[in-house]
Amino acid sequence: MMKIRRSSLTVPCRRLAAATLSALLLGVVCNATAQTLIPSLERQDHVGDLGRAAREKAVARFDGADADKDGRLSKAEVEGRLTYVAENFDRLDTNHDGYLSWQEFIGHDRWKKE
Ligand SMILES: [Ca+2]
Ligand SMILES: [Ca+2]
Repeated sequence: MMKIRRSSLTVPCRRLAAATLSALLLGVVCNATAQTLIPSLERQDHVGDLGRAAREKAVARFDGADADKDGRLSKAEVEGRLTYVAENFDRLDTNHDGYLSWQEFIGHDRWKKE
C-alpha cells in the first residue's frame, strides 16, 4: 500500500472542501436572490430606469431576431445573429419545445414583453 503523508493530503483536501462549500453556498444564495435582483419596472428611480432600458434593449434583440414574427425564437432565427443565445439555446429552452419564449429568452418572468 502506498504511504501518504498527512500533510500532503489534508491541506489540498481542506482547500477543496472549503471551495466546494463556498460554491454551493454562493449558488444557493444566488438562486434565492436572482428573482429579487431583477428590478421591478414599476420603480420610479435610477434602478427602475436601468431595468426599463435593459428590457427595451432585450425587446429590440428579441423582435429583431424573430424573423417570422410568431412571438418566439427558433434556433435558426438566433443562429448567426445572437451568438450567446444560439450557443446556449438548448439550456435556455427550459420547456424543450424547440423555441425560446420571451420569458425563456430573458431568463426570468418579472418583465412582460408588451
Ligand atoms: Ca419566430
Ligand atoms: Ca421553449
